[in-house]
Amino acid sequence: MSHPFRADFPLLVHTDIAFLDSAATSQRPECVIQAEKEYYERYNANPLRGFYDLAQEATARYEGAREKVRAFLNADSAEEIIFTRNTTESINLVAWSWGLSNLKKGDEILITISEHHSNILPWQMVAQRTGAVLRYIFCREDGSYPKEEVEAAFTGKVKLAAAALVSNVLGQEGPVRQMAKLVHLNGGVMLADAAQAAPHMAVDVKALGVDFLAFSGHKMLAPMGIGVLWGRKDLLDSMPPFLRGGEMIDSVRQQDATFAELPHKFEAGTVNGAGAEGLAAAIDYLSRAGFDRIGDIELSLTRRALSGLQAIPHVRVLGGTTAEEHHGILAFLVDGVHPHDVSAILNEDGVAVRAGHHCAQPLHTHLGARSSTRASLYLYNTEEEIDRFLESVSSIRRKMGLG
Ligand code: 7TS
Repeated sequence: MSHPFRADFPLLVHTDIAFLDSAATSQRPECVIQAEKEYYERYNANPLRGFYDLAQEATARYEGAREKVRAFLNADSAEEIIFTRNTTESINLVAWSWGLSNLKKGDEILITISEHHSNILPWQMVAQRTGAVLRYIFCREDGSYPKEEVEAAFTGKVKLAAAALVSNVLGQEGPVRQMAKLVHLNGGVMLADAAQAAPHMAVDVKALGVDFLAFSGHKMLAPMGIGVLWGRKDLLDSMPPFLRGGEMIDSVRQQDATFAELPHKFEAGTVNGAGAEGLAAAIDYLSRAGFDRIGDIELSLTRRALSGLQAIPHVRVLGGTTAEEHHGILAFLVDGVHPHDVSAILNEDGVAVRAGHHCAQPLHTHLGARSSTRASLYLYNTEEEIDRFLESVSSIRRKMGLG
């Protein structure tokens, strides 16, 4: 049977690499590459600045992309959609702006041990500068967060809670909805890191009950350099700007300034118009593909890969034992072989995976592993690629002289 999506991805058509590193960055379909190119060929001017027709067109397209993101997230208003470079910048915006102006000594920041460094380091900074305490909820060996343990970790002092919807190492879902409810009891706020969720499932900010949500375009078929922060309007309105400069002002005097309304208050400097155009095209592509269909393909490939890995002696998959718990992400260890050697051997066999701590060092330490090798799937992968991956993994110990 022909693959429903693969032919849309030029890089995959032109190489025979088995690309199993989509959690790091996805490949792009032709329509996204074209959208970015077309922006420069037909609409390019500095958005939000000129009054001539071309600049108006660039502005309209940029704001059209914002509206598309609003609908994608089921947000109330396009003013709540802030374009950033990526998830990292979105979380930093909340930390520097909301965190530094709302947290103080005696408050607590609560995150999970599964977080990517992008959702740890900004909170370390806030804790260091405000005197708030950064605390963690620890997962079980399988990566899960039992409800009672999440509840037990909440004290009345938690004012900011943050967690990934999907872990970039274990693929497990984080306890985002529950944390949001608990932090709201304290009058605090909840940030969801949707970097590994937005590419694979419908993300509805209202259903999640969170206050801020961050994701990156480049993991969901869009260009690099465009990301999103969604925030509740009342919170964003109350927050000071993060970066200051052009296009985020109302008026400027020699010694002070007043700032533009949302969302422009948080978009200082020339924006990424072409990136926004590409992100809009990626959202259209994902909508046409449908998250149900994407989920079915990913689950079936994950089942094949997980059961294959579980059958190879001396291989240990980190996290849950069922494919449903992994969301297409499989981090594993091969006894006696360093993950860098694992990935080098896979590379020789034409398989691209990531080796290291995947920017989640505290999680690896918690699980008793220094690092791991990670295969991560997306809608364009094939059974043949999974089989090539499994065959290569099963040859590793022999190739390393370990029998
Ligand atoms: N949060 C999560 C859960 C992530 O997986 C990543 C990137 C980020 C935040 C940061 O995203 P960025 O676009 O700002 O870099 N994760 C990975 C990864 O797993 N391998 O490379 C990047």
